[in-house]
Amino acid sequence: MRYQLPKLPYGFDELEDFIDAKTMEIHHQKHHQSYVDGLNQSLEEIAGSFHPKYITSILSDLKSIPEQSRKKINFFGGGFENHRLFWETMIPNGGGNPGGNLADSIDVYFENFNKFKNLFSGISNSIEGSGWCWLVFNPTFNKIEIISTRNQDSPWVLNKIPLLGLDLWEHAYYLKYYNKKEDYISSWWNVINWDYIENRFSELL
Ligand code: MN3
Repeated sequence: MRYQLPKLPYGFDELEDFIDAKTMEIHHQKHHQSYVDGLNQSLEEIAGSFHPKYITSILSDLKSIPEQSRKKINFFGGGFENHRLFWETMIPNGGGNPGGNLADSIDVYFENFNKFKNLFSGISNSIEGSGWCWLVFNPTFNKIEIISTRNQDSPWVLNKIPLLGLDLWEHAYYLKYYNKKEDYISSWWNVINWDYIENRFSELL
């Protein structure tokens, strides 16, 4: 299969006040596109344009990829899938609190939503260089966790299923927030699509 740039579920300017239109446009049209192109090119190099598995299955089993291509597939495949999820987990007029099973699980593992939010924000802010902060489901221990990854490393590589991810590359916020990463992080909570994330979580249970 050839991967294509996923459509944004909203307009570039619809997250304005929290994420500016220009950042959204460049992030989606240029950065995400470059991961799509890099992924297609890397897959072509190893098996023509056809690969029978979806990228999350490939990332979960990187050893099945010829060694010389592993790093590239990890980077571009992670970049492709991380951003695909990132767009889906945001929505205009989002924010608030999660409900349902996810809210219950957050209470179990983080005591309450505010503690979860503070912990997630703190870890996000402490990432040095480029990376992501994640809420993941760990199927081995059947629990949710917060983790961070470097560059475009995906939780799938660690056999963890990402529910929510925050892009902490400078390209995600620099035009509006400059060096104020903390302000970007606190704004982002206002555009989270908790219904989408809750559904994603409930399907795993
Ligand atoms: Mn990005």
